[in-house]
Amino acid sequence: MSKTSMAAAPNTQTDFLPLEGTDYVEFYVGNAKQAAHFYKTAFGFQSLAYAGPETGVKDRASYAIRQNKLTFVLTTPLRAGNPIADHIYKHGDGVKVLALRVQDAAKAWEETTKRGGKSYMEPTRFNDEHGEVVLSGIHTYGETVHLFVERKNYTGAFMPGFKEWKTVYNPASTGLQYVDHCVGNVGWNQMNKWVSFYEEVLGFRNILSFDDNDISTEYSALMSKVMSNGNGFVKFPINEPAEGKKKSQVEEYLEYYDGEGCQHVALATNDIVETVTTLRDRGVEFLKVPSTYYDDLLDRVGHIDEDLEPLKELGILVDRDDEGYLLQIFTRPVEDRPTLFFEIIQRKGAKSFGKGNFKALFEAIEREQELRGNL
Ligand code: TYF
Ligand code: FE
Repeated sequence: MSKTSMAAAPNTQTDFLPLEGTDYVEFYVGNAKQAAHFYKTAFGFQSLAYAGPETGVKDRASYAIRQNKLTFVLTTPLRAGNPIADHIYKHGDGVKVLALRVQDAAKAWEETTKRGGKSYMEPTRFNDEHGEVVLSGIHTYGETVHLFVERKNYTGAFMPGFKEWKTVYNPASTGLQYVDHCVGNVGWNQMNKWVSFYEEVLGFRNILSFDDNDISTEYSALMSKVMSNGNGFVKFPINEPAEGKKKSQVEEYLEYYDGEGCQHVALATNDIVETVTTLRDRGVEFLKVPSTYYDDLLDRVGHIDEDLEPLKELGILVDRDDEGYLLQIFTRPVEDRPTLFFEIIQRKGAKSFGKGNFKALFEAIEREQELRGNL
C-alpha cells in the first residue's frame, strides 16, 4: 500500500511573504464577453467591473466578476500580435494570473526576486479617484504568473483602470465561497524544481506528497506535492506526469495546453449538495463515478452528516483524514481542449486533498481520455 507523508514541523521563522489569500484569478480567453456570461450564468458570479477601450485600455477587454470571496477576471485581446493573443493562440483559454493579496506589494516583490523569482512586474502604483492599488509580480510555471496585490485604502469596484460594471442580469449565487487551492501541471521530472521554487522564493512548505505508488499503478499516472504558505490560506499542489500503463492525464494536459499551466482551481462551498445541484441544473458538466463507489463508502469514511442518496445522485466523492472529512467533485474541462477544470470542495475538518478518491477519480478521467482517443 502507498503512504502519504504529512509534514509535521511548524514554520518557526518569520514569514517573509505574508499572504492574506487569493485576491483574484485572471483567465486569458478567446471571448471575454461570452466567458463572463458563462461564469455568471453557470457558476453564479455577479458583474463587478469592466476595463476596455471605453475606460482607456486599448489592447484588451477585461470583465471582473465576483461571488462571495471569489473574484475572476476574464480578459481577451482586441487584436492579434500581442502577448495576450499569443497566449490564447498557444494555450487556448486558461489561467494567466494567480493574484495573491498582500499588505506590501513592493516588499513581496523584493523578497521573492532577491530569492531568485523572475520579475513579471516591478512594483507599480495604480491610482484613480477611489484610491491606490500597488501591483507587482513574478513568473511561475509555464507562462503563469503570480501578482501581489496591495489594496489598502482602495474603495473602487475592483482596480484602477476598471469601472464599475452594473448589469440587470445577475443570476443568483451557487454558494461558491473562495479559492481552496490551485493546481499546476508541470513537465516530466519538473515537480521538485517547482517545489523548491515555492519553498525558496515564496517561503511555502510541502505539506503533502503523493508518489507514483499512490496513484500510478493502474491509473492515469502522476506525482503530486502540495505546497502551502505559512497560514495555509494559499495552497498550490504541483503535479508532474509519471510513467504508467496508460498515458498520464498530466501528459495529455501538457500536450493540449502546449506547456505547463494551471490544471484545476478548487472552489469551496459550505453546502456541496446545494451548490452542485444548482451548477448541474445550470449546465455545468461533472465527471461521473460508477454507482459502486457508494456501495462501501460509509465503511471507508464512517459517519457523515449528509444523506448518501443525493451524494450518489450527483456523483460527489467523500474522503476522510485524521482531522475530519471532505466532499469533492470535479467538472469536465471547461474548454474544448482537455485542459483547465474546476473542483468543488466542502471541507468538514479535513485538510487533505482526497487521496482515497484518486482511484475512482482517475478512472473517471481515463474514461474521458479514452473517448478523446488520448489514452
Ligand atoms: O488537488 C488535488 O490534489 C486533488 C486531487 O489530476 C487531484 O484535487 C489530483 C490530480 C488531478 C485531479 C485531482
Ligand atoms: Fe484539487
